[in-house]
Amino acid sequence: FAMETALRHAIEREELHLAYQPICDLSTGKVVSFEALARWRDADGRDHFPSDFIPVAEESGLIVPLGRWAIDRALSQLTEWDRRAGGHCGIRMSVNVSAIQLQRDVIPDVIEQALARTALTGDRLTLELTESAIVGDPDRVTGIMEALKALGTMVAMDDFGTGYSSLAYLQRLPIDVLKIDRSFVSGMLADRDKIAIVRAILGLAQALGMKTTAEGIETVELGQTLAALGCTYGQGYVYARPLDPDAAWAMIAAQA
Ligand code: G
Ligand code: G
Ligand code: NA
Ligand code: MN
Repeated sequence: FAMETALRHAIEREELHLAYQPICDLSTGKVVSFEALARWRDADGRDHFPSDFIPVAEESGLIVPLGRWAIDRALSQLTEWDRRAGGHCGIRMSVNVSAIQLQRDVIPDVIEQALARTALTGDRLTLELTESAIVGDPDRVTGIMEALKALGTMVAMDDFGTGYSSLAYLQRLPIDVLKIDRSFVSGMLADRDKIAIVRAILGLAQALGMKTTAEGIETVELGQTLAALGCTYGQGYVYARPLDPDAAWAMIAAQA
């Protein structure tokens, strides 16, 4: 329970912060969104990564306050960038929502309230859900996604290809973007099987009218290949690592 107690305090004392990684339009190279990624520097100055503390947050139920905090913080940051830009800063914000958070919280209400607090419109926000979020209770998730759609908020299916969702869900749910998991993308130039999988996902998304984001792009050549294959967006270290707010703002300002 040591980590759970520490994490509870971290949320109360605001020891958490967000890092922002750009998502670029592969045809123009412009940043279209930032993905907000939770970080935790504890009282001893040690950094913890979400792969360690998100599972603890999920098991303990702390994912609900943590997730609400992430949505609020990310949207506040976006309003700060709008303020600096003297209006619409031209980008959106992507926030991760875990399956358990989606089950336990009333996400459309949480989003609506967060938007009201920041006076942002729902189309500035994308929620990244994993396949595990939809396999549990597809009827409930359909309702949630339709409520989000009514707010103008986009839904991206994160880590696509690694989970257990069926093609029937993809057809039925109002998903806007498929995020192709890094495990298929990185190294695909030297692996015919990976290229075949990526091509199949791109074809599927296109047929269903969805956009695509390739994760884990680490070389210029890989980004160019994915653009040529028709992938919409790209994310990865070749564009930028997760950044602090000032470094992210510098990218926004540079393309204005
Ligand atoms: O930033 P990093 O690569 O360590 O992120 C690891 C994983 O943690 C990613 O899959 C990301 O989706 C997830 N993650 C990061 N921040 C959050 C968050 O605020 N909420 C949830 N539910 N998951 C997050
Ligand atoms: O599961 P999710 O896709 O949300 O995970 C995002 C995580 O992937 C972040 O922790 C981020 O640090 C990591 N990441 C982002 N871009 C790259 C990349 O180009 N290469 C690698 N190895 N990791 C990346
Ligand atoms: Na994500
Ligand atoms: Mn992902």
